[in-house]
This record gives sequence, structure tokens and C-alpha cells, in this order.
Amino acid sequence: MHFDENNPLDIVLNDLFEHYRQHVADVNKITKSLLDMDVITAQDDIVNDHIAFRTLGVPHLGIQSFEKIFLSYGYTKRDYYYFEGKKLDAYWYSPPATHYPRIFVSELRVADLSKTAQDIIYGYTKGITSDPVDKLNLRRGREVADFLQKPLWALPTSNDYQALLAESEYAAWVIYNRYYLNHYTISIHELKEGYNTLEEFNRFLTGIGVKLNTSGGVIKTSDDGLLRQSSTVSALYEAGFVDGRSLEIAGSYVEFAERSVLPEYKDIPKNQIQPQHRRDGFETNNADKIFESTYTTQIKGS
Ligand code: OOG
Ligand code: NI
Repeated sequence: MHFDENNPLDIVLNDLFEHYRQHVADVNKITKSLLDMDVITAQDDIVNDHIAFRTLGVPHLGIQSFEKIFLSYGYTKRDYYYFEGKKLDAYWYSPPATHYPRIFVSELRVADLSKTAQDIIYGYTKGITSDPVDKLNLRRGREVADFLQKPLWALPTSNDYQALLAESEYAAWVIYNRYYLNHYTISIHELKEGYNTLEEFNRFLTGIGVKLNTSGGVIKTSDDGLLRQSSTVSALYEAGFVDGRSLEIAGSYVEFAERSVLPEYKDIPKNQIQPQHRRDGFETNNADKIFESTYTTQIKGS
């Protein structure tokens, strides 16, 4: 990863990634296998297509709060996505320079949940009476990086977690995992031949024992056929709750994206293809299935 210690965005992205890779065993497992097989020579050779975050749609939080951080670093707000069944809204953000990842931020439509689930969530967030991001000096990368690891609400009870889980797996994930990086995404088309299609890459992943999300098929394809995505399923980790109980809950996962060259650039020689010649953005139907990478149905299913 490109890293300038004087650039707050670099500090924030680097810190998010370091926490993420310490918690998600598949990250280092995949990197190590790619190194062993000479597909890459360093983690830095992996192009990060995008990262994703989850938020709660309650006053002073949600997308309108979270996005301030990355808008201040030069990101541009792009398309809106709606996930009716999962009760989510999302936007993606394009980066200030092509060596930075895109960002996908989703938000739970809390007001669409049952009264019981709403009461649980508001019980944790009611103490937040102003936007916590407004208190940060966004030019201080270290301060922002620490903020993203710091709880904004109390550690939940195991009963609250399980009640939320029964109604919305997304709600349960956020109440415990908060602003942890939800996934980073390996750009498959940037890898060397033999590994630069999702079919080939998924065969490699299966070969090293990585379990993939099967919701809607292992490869999720956009209507135009140009954005194809796969993802791992999150591992469970032992999480302690405020009542002293521990439960095995879902953490974060890894995603893989293959972006094809747009039809208008199909005659450009292969070695002259730049990121801007490829399909950009996201796709609602792909995303809808990728969210399930943290869902019990995917984790417990075979
Ligand atoms: C995000 C799921 C959607 C994509 O690339 O479409 C997504 C999430 O699980 O929070 O990552
Ligand atoms: Ni994604």
C-alpha cells in the first residue's frame, strides 16, 4: 500500500488495514499463498479495488456523519443504492487519485426495523447528541485512525446482540463490530496471467482452503457483464459481552473484483489499459449477495 506518513488519508487507510489483517486470518493466508506462488512479490503488489464500512441510520451517525471523513480527504460521493429486503441504503465514493481504493458505505434503515429492534439500537446510541466526527481534527490522521477503532456506544449485552441477530444480521454485526473495516478487495484483473480472471482466482482460493460466499452463485455478475465479484465468508471469532458471556460472532471478510474494459475502449492494446478504461462503480444485485458474507446462513452453510 502506498504510504506517506504526512498524509492523513494514508495514515487512516494504513491503520484500518493493519487492524483488519490482524483480525481476519484469510487476509494474510491469501497474501502468503500469492507470494509463495510468485503471483506477487509483496503485499503492495495487490491493488485494492475498494474498502467497505457499515453504519447505523440514527441521529448524528450513519452515512451523513461517516462520509465527512473521506469527503475531507478528497473523495467524491457517487451513486446511491437501496436494498429493500436488507433495509439498507448505500453510496460509493470515488478516490482523489487512482492509487487509493474506492469506498462503499452502507447504512441500516433503523426506522424500518421492528419497535423491539429499534429500541435496542436507540438504547445504545441515545447518548450520542452531536456528530462525533465534528469533534475530530481530520488533518490529524492518527486522531482519525484512533477514532475509527474507538467504541461510540457501550459494549452490548449478549441478549441484545442475539435479538438483533434474529431480525437483522447487519444490525448485529454493526452493534458489535462498529466501524471496523468490513472488507478490502483484491483487483483480480490487475494480477498476472493465470490468476487474472475470477474463475482462475477462485480455483486458487478453493485450493488453499478459503471458503467462498455462494449466495446468488460464487461469481456475482452485473447486468452489463462487466463487474464480477466474489467474496470469502467471515470467520467466527469469540466475542465477549458486557454480561460476561462469550459468543462466536461474524467478523470481516475479503472480496475479489474483476472489472472488464468498457466496450468503447475494447481496441486499446492490453498494455495501455488504465483503470479509467474499466467498468467503475458497484451493482445492487451483486452487493445484495455480498452483504451475506457475514451472515450465519453463509458461515454455517457448507
Ligand atoms: C458491503 C457489501 C457490498 C460490494 O462490493 O458490492 C459490497 C458489506 O458487506 O458491508 O461490498
Ligand atoms: Ni465490496
